[in-house]
Amino acid sequence: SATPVTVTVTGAAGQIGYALLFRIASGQLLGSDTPVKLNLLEIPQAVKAAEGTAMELDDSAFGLLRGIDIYDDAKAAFDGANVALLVGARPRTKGMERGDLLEANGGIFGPQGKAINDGAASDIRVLAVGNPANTNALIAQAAAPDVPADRFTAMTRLDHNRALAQLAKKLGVGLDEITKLTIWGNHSATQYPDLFHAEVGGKIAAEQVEREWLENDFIPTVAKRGAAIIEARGASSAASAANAAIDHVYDWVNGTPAGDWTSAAIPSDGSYGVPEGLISSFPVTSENGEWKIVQGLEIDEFSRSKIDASVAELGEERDAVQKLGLL
Ligand code: NAX
Repeated sequence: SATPVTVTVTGAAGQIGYALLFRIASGQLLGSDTPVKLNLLEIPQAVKAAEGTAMELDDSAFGLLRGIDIYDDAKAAFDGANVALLVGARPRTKGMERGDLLEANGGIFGPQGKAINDGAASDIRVLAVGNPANTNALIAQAAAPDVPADRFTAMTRLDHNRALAQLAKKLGVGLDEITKLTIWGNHSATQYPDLFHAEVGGKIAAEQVEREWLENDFIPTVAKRGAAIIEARGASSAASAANAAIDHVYDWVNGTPAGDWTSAAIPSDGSYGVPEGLISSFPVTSENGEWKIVQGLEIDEFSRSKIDASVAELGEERDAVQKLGLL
């Protein structure tokens, strides 16, 4: 019936890709009424593995899946794309400096941004998952001057979900009792999970936990959860990362519930002292297919210093990629 929505997934043969594609095809990304067409982008060496995943997608007989194409060329992969999930990235390897890492990712996200600029559908929505996610989103955005800047976002929803889970466990409450939690800043160890505006059963979360737990347990546990997963599982977060990507895009397209907000890294308009243009995580609502930063929250001294530290790191990453000529 409806025309399918084209979803391009990069790094499709990786572990997040494997956890993500089946959920997209089953209708969880966009809703159970929306047929999807999948474009998978991989590097040439991984195309065969992506073909294997496509075989399994076929074998799942998803009613909403209207086709799968596999590419090793960004131009072709983003042609007509409505949603782009930028998952494939260059990981930091031993001895690699930050500059090397940013440069290697510039070589991936720059050309992908250009391909999005030149060929994606006019309603294109981009989510960068591959790390460093915020700055990779910025690089892709800079290469796509014809696409509205606010279509480029980065994922902090996994951090948000991790924070929800930690808080629910601490207070012995259901997740549905927690609202208005925020991750601020960079998707990195400097991120700031904020309980001073979060509510549990309608009361401020920070007032229901010990300050000691909030500062020395909750914040570091959320910020270092990725490393803890690697330590336990022997591999980095995959299914939970895929789940967060699904949550981010679903809410972007379908809206957030009234009386609540979520976290997403979106281009700053200068709100809360975050320099304009940085792709930083904020408390956000989604309405009519657009993210909006929740306004008017009072930020105390403790939160201010945490937000500033993470935003400063984002500024350093931006300066570094600017120096490399990637912006
Ligand atoms: P994998 O190494 O399993 O998969 C990455 C895939 O990307 C590989 O198949 C590789 O061939 C492909 N790839 C590399 N360069 C590419 C290019 N130029 N075009 C298309 N594909 C390309 O990693 P995985 O565990 O799936 O993680 C993917 C990315 O997500 C990593 O950068 C990782 O750091 C990041 N993460 C981000 C998270 C977040 O919350 N924002 C959390 C989870 C995850 O750590």
